[in-house]
Amino acid sequence: MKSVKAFLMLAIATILTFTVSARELNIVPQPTYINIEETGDYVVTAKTRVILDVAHPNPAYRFVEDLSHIYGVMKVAKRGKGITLSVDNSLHNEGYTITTTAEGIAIVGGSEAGMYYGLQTLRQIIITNEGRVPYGVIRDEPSFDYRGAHLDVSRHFFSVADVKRYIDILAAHKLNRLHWHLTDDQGWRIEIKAYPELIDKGSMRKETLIGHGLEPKWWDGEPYGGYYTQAEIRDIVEYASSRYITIIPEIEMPGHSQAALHALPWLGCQEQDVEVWTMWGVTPEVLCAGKESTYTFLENVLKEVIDLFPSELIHIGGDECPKDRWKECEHCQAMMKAQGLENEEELQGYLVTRIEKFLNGHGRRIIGWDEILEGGVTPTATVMAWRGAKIGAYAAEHGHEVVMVPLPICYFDFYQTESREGEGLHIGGHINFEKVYSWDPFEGISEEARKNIIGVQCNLWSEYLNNLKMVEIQLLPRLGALSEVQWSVDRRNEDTIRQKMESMRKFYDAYGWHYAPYYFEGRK
Ligand code: TNX
Repeated sequence: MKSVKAFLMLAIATILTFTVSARELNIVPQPTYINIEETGDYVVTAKTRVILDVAHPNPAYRFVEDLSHIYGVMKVAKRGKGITLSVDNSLHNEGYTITTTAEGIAIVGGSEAGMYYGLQTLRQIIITNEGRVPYGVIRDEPSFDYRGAHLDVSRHFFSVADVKRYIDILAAHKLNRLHWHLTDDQGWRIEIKAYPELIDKGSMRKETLIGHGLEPKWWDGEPYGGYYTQAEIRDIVEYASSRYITIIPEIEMPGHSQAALHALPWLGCQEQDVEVWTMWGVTPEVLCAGKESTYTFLENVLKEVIDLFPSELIHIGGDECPKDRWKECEHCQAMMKAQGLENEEELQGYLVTRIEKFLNGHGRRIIGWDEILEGGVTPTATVMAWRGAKIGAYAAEHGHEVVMVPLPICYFDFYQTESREGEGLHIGGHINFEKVYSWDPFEGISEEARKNIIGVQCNLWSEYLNNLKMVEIQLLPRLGALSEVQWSVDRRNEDTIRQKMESMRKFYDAYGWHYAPYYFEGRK
């Protein structure tokens, strides 16, 4: 008798597990809490109304727009039944709840952004589950405040439409920062009214290196360039902000500045004529850190930058600055003497801290590549740790806010498979979905310093990516893995992620976003 009962219980449990798992929701990144009922769906169709919270209309309009070409045009209404929206400030600022019953779907956000993220989750369910939203409750909030992706538009240029499409992809993964790498040796891409030469001369290179540049080197012989006007920049900033994404502009200094040096030779130590660089790597041509005119230039540029970008953080680069020119420069040597600086590393520190003070005086804070730690920058500077998690740990232990972007995990310009077969030409390395997914961004960081890790970001350097399709293939599906680190670090689950990504793939297909096939083919 006992065993019959046990058998029955097991059978019932199996059926129940089966029904529940058949109704599992596949959402990337993973929400904090999901409790769905065993039966019953609210079906969203083109006739479903989205009921406005009149004080916060933007998320509703974005949602309708994002579904319109897939689902038909839903209507936004001021009252009635359907998908209702509201704000409850007691929730986490970016958090939300979704409650679904036979009456409709109620989304409550901790703010307008939270409401927007609730609608992102709902959009995934609608698209991947044929509009059927199971009765039940979802509660959600992010793990990290800073959830970023970077885009290098200097090595190759991406149009306004491309950047907007990139932003759409980030928003669907609940990212909230775009780190826009606007200047480098190979092209200056942002219009600065005080120095028209920057785009007149600095946005064009005469040709581009072919391949990895092993000897003998070959160039394509094609002039290449592009830039954004200030009006275009404002448009993109506004586009991002209405998707709750802050754009952090990066103006590289004092290295990675050869395009500016071509436009304005007096920025260099010897005022030598240099070309907008046609190769990749690290050039010895850098801004002179000894002349006052360099500081005036940087401040004038940054004045326009802060006028265009509301972001509190402004990225000032700071990476990979060879000191050869400074060692031979009378201005740099005189500046070192006058400031009591021991060596050229300290001169770089002087430049960075001087710019930091300038930006602080304008109500902004700097973020820079981790080399900024070498010159004694103050703890108010945020550090972007790229040369390894150890440097990130060091910065966090020393009171800096840190964004983790370690090279072996976050460089999405790297190859995605071991064999590299069919991948085309990339810079090198090997980062697959699994490496990103299983990464612990807190490894080696004391309990106390963990609070300083404000977020995580992937970097998309574009030396080998000359169109957006290639960028998308480098970004997806690895961004799926990264978004789980950013939004749901403690909720990751190796057992369910593959099934969730299969569902996410349907979502990518619905939007025509390109993605790499390797993860789905089981290639590592
Ligand atoms: C290093 S990461 C760079 C970039 C290159 C990239 C290629 C960093 C701060 N600097 O200039 O594009 O490697 O992966």
